[in-house]
Amino acid sequence: MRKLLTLALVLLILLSLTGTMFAAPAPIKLRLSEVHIAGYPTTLADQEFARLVKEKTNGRIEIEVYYGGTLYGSEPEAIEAMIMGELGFARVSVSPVSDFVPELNAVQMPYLYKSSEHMWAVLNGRVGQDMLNKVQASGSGLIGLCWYDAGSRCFYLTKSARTPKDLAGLKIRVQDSKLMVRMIELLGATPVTGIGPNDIYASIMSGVIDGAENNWPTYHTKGDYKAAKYYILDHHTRVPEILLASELALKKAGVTAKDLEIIKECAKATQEFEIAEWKKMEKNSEAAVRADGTIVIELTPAEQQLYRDAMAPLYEEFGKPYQDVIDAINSVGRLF
Ligand code: BDP
Repeated sequence: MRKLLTLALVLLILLSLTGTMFAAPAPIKLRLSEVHIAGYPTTLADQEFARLVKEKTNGRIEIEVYYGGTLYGSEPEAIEAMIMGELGFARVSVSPVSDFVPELNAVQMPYLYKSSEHMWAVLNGRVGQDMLNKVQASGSGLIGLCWYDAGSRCFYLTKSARTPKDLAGLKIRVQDSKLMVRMIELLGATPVTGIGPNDIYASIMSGVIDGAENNWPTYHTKGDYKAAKYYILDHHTRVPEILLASELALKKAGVTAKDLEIIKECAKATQEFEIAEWKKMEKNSEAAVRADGTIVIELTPAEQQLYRDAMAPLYEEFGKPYQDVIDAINSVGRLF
């Protein structure tokens, strides 16, 4: 009897030992920060990215998407957290990244692209791939995974305006980017930074700013259209979105070079998905804010030209070191 019991015990111990030896290791868990709400094109793309990564790594890598700015309401803070290795991924606008990787200024200059098609021919071509490689080679600790669409940005204000003259002295919130700050100065307005996209509405309501600039979906989903009713169709920039990874956070979590290749492929595979979602949302948001009584100000070509002229020095001040890239973008533009 005793012998039997000892045998059973030994068997049990052996079984539990082999169990732990062969059990699948716990998955690598990494977080992704997103400022937009559920259902926004980039949020949907982040979630699709996470789903694909889990599938393609057979569940070894799990990415948890925190949307709505719940993890980082400020994109510069999310970028810094990635540099420190505290955050795995973030989907951000190119603008705040450009102060860490100045080469990115070349793809966010005002009036650079003729259309969304032109921008995508650039981003999906050699320039786009070179830029992603440059992010990784910049020594910033950031890895550029893919691009997403964010349409074009226009000014929105609490008062009516048509030309740069009308903007004189107004306090306008811009993203945390030296180029964007200078763009506002060149218009004769006062740039205000340090305000995350979720705090613009309150800043307009309290009079800290007179307006901001963004695309239809952000203007709509953040509720800013309720605070600043004038939307001026000057379309000054097309700033791409970028999905970033942190070199350090991935390394600390045990992501291998081979895994990183899978992660990059998964990210790329979500671009078309985001673009399709973007097209739908851009239309829906425009319709929704127009229906709500937003005053949409259409500009004549001559009025648009005044914005182009005012912003032209940015090419001299910020574009010069990347003239080859800007030339390449312009030559792609000849096809459009
Ligand atoms: C939106 C971008 C978002 C930026 C926001 C902003 O999608 O990433 O944070 O603009 O202006 O269009 O801060």
